[in-house]
Parts: sequence; C-alpha cells; structure tokens
Amino acid sequence: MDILEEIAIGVEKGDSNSVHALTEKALTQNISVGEILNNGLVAGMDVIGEKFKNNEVFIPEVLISAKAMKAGMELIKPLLAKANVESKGKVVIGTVKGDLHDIGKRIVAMLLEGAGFEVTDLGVDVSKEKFLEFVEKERADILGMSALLTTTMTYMKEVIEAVENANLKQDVRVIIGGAPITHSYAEEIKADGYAPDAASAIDLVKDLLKK
Ligand code: B1M
Repeated sequence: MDILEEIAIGVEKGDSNSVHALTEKALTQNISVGEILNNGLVAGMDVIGEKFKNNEVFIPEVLISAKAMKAGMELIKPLLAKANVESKGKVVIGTVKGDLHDIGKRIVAMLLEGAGFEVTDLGVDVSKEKFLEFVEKERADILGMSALLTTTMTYMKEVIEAVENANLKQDVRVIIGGAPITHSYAEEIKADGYAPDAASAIDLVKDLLKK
C-alpha cells in the first residue's frame, strides 16, 4: 500500500496521530501537496461522505474523520498557496443571526473542506453584514446559511436581499439548510439551492459550480 492510501485509510478510521505522522512523512518524500490533499486526505473523507450518505456511518464517525483530516490539513495548508493547487471553489458558511445551533453546519463545512473546497466558517449568530463582508473579502463562490429555529430561518431572506442589494447575486450562489428548511422555502426566498443533509450539500455545491 502506498503512503497516500495509508493517509486515506487513516482519515477513514479517524486516526489523527497516524494521519499527522504519515502526512509529515509524505512531505519528506517530496510527494506534492496536491497529491497528498487529493489522493490522501480528500480521498479518505470522500469515502466517509459516501458512507454517511448511505447511513453506513453516523455523525460521530464523520466528526472523528474530519478531525483526522484536519491533522493532515494543518501541515499542508501553509504549502498549498505556494504550490498553486487549484481550489474547487470558495465557500463562506455560517448559522444565521439569533441561532446558536452549529453541529449540522459544522458537518457540512467539514465535508465541503474534505471534498476540496476552501471553507470559511463564520460560526453561529452571523449577521447579514458579516456574511456580506466575508463574501466580498473571500470572493466566495458559495454562501451557505444554516438555521435550526423557525424564528431564525426568516433571517435567511434578509441576507439574500442584502446580497441582491449589494449587487453580488451574480457572483455568489446562495444555499441554505437546517432542520426546518424545505425546498419550497428555498424557492420562496430565492436561494439558489437547498440541501436536506450534509452529503447532499456537497453534491449541490459541486452541481452549482459546474462550469
Ligand atoms: Co435546540 N432546538 N434550542 N439546542 N436543538 C432544536 C432545533 C428543536 C427542534 C428542539 C425541539 O424543541 N424539539 C427546537 C426548535 C423548535 C423550532 O424552532 N421549531 C430547539 C429550541 C427551541 C432551542 C432553544 C430555543 C431552547 C431554549 O433555550 N428554550 C435554544 C435556542 C438557542 C439559540 O439558538 N438561540 C436551543 C439551544 C440548543 C443547544 C444550545 C442546547 C443545542 C445546540 C448546540 C450546538 O449546536 N452547539 C441544541 C440542540 C443540540 C438541539 C437539537 C436537540 C439537535 C440539533 C442538532 O444538532 N441536530 C434540536 C432537536 C433536533 O433536531 N432533534 C434542537 C443534529 C444535526 C447534525 O442536524 O442541525 O439538522 P441538523 O443538520 C443537518 C441538516 O439539517 C443539514 O445537514 C446536517 C447534517 O446532515 N444542514 C444543512 C444543516 N445546516 C445546513 C446547511 C446547508 C445544508 C444542509 O447548507 C448551507
């Protein structure tokens, strides 16, 4: 088995120590950061994403694998920019103002990162001003919003209106999710997409960014 396969299996198993050590070893063997990222870390996370979609693994396993992936990511992140590894796209994501639920949003963010997207996670209780600031600053391709409360989901509409008023609607696709969100609500507030779970969110983002 080559070292990249070993990294992928380490991510799948959620073994942070081995992923960290193997990534370090791969770098000393002059394996490119792009290969480590795509054929090691992301490959392992892809397997977990697929298993999560098929209900073969559950939230705790996803979180443990994401942690293992991060153990490798922290070593290669500083080298990625220099290596000119092409990002699959930039995503700014957060839970909307007034809402402190972040477990589902974190899973979405981690799977997106695992799939090779550059993710800026703004956390919880995010105002429209902050969403806009980071969409502009990061030149985001995707703005993702999460809400778990029926009282906070309405804020998504305000954010989309703010995006329109700032003339950014052409530049960024807005996707939404969270337990109370439905496809028809997404249509009603003119979001570009809705995903019922984290695995579908990855497919949705890939689909929206198809050139
Ligand atoms: Co709260 N809470 N909570 N809570 N909480 C709910 C949501 C609730 C349904 C419980 C209930 O009454 N049965 C209810 C909402 C009722 C409603 O509005 N209809 C509720 C309430 C009322 C409250 C408080 C108001 C309680 C109070 O204080 N009186 C309060 C509000 C605080 C606030 O936000 N201002 C509150 C607080 C909390 C805790 C802080 C204690 C904690 C959150 C901890 C945290 O997130 N760090 C909490 C929790 C844990 C829950 C439940 C039990 C679980 C939520 C969760 O994490 N689910 C929840 C009841 C439930 O859902 N069974 C509940 C697991 C997670 C993986 O699923 O977030 O749905 P979910 O994410 C999924 C998909 O929705 C999707 O992908 C994820 C993974 O597949 N998805 C996206 C999510 N975001 C996405 C974004 C996308 C795409 C897909 O694109 C961008």
